[in-house]
Amino acid sequence: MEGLDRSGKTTQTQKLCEHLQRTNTVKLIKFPDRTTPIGKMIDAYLRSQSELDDRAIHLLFSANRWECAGTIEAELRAGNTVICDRYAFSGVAFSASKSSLSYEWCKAPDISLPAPDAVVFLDISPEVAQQRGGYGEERYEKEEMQRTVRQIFRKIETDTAQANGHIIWATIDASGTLDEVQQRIQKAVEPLNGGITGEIQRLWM
Ligand code: Z5A
Ligand code: MG
Repeated sequence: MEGLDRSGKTTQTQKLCEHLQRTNTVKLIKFPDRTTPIGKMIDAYLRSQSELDDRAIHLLFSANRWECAGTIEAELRAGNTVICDRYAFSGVAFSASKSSLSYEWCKAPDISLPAPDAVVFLDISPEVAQQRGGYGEERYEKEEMQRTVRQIFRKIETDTAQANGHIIWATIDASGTLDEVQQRIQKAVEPLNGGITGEIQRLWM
């Protein structure tokens, strides 16, 4: 589950998890995972309690995914469903919106992570996002940055379709009611209901 700030990712990830749990064993993972030692460094940075070089924080976000990659693979091999609240696409979109980092450089550390079968991208205008609770408390929650991030997500969508043809990318209008958005998401992931077989695909390989 990807998307802009306050687009409802955490809310909708929880709802999708409950929906799929009726028929699947589901593992829900949130990135950044702020509970690990790396996650605690990320958390301090996001709350502006510490300063880090742009490259250093980018690599920490990526390392935070790599420390979970083994768990993700084990879950998939056990036949379970894994839902991630943000993943490598957020990593690229937010870091590459900084003028100091190039798009290609930002992708590199996440290359060969387990690839998702579907990306649900919750799209929302920065104006609507701002009206939702809690906006503006953390480092990246600024309108100008969110606009750039939205543009980069569009580029990632195109590039991902070319590089990983198997990934379903569903852009969902996240400005409706909770129930409307939930219905759209369930419809988008329906093609995966029969399950996935074969090797675990690798991201951007
Ligand atoms: N980041 C990065 O730079 N690099 C990386 O690799 C990764 C992340 C993984 C923190 O992420 C920051 O890290 C983030 C990207 C960066 N920075 N920004 N901006 P986070 O995931 O921990 O952030 P968060 O605190 O969970 O916020 P969020 O994810 O942006 O919010 P959300 O999960 O999308 O929304 P929500 O919590 O479900 O909902 C927000 C509010 O809106 C809440 O009050 C809901 O009740 C309300 N809401 C939700 N849906 C609706 C609808 N449909 N209508 C009305 N109100 C709604
Ligand atoms: Mg969230």
